Amino acid sequence: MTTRHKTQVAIIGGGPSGLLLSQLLNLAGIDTLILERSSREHVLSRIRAGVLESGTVKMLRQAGVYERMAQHGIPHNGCYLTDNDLMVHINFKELTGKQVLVFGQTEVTADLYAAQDAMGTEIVHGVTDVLINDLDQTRSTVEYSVEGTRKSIECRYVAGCDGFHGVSRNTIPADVRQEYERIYPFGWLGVLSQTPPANDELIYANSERGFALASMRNENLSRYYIQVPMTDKVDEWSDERFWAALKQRLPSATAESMMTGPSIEKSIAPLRSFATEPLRWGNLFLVGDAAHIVPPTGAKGLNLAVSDVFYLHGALIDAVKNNSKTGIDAYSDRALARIWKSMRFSWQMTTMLHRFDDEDSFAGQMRRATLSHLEKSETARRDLAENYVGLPY
Ligand code: RFL
Ligand code: PHB
Repeated sequence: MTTRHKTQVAIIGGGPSGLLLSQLLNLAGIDTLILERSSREHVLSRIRAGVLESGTVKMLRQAGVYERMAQHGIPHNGCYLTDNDLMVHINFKELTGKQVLVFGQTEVTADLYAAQDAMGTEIVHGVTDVLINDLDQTRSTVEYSVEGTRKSIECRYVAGCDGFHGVSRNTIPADVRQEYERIYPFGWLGVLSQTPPANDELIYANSERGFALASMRNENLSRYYIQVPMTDKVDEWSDERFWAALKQRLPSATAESMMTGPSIEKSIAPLRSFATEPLRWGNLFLVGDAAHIVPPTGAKGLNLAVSDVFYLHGALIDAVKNNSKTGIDAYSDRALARIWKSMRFSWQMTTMLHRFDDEDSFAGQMRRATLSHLEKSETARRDLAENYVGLPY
């Protein structure tokens, strides 16, 4: 493969944020190149998010990746929060007028790859040792190795879309960065199984044994999670043990009626809240998980990545095409204002629904009182619904 030596915007990371940003810039006539550490097969094998806010759906439609999402995505009007047999229904549609769409991140990413292929965008897979230089100059460079050869690309701007473990964030000098972090003392054990979903809407379950989530991908593919200690290993969790633990945490009627089957994927993910400020340093912009991580309890990670792309793509188009710096100057503050609200919501949902090992008896009462308040107060339900369906951009 011959790689060009110049592009307008170099994008580090070919996950959903890098691909979507690239696609929107290409549609506006801006040239991009994507550098991705893993193979495409690996990126597409990661089972992650499942819930898209309406703003995310709108952005994907704008990017031209709408067909399969419209055909296979499942609109959800609400979800349940439960505590043993108490089931509180949050009716998004009635409370906010909005819905969410259940459609897997894997599918979104596959569609974005197809759209980028159709655009003819160069995506270099298997890159290592990425170095971003000259961020304070009119033209910056990104150096990388691929198949044993060192290469360099000159660009106007760099988008750091390389996730939490990428190189972009650490390119910003430590004394410029302010980082905020909370690590939760548990993880989520996730299972994908070829069985019909346990319920027609998602169930977020609080119980004295810990949190559980019943989610789905389609009418014959379910996604379940249970809270586990971070010290647990996946191979300590047989399918039988997983199903038994899940059923103990879900409302009894759901547990009795649900179908179980062999798992087709099983993994443990840590839970953390993390944010770095600012999101811009010279010509470099941080986007998505490279800039912030939320615990998955509020389904916000992918949706936040998309709202970052919303703010950045317009700003970069203005900078590249009209030589106007107003948008890129405002990017960090505008994106962070929304990020912090989603950070708060994800933290609150996590605290409300999980059991902490070292907690006192007071904590359990607070969780139950929160759910009971949600049951009785439409105002409380509306607040939750407004955050869950996604705050406006
Ligand atoms: P990604 O998806 O991590 O992609 C970053 C890409 O960058 C590559 N990379 C590099 N490339 C080049 N050079 C380097 N040095 C590189 N280092 C890394 C990586 O290989 C990768 O391909 O970040 P992005 O694009 O910002 O997207 C973020 C989302 O993936 C993430 O926020 C969500 O998956 C979070 N999330 C959820 N979000 C939701 O909105 N709704 C959900 O329901 C939801 N559920 C979840 C989730 C995340 C989970 N896990 C496993 C963390 C459920 C789980 C279990
Ligand atoms: C999922 O289906 O993977 C999922 C759904 C909702 C969440 C987190 C994950 O809050």
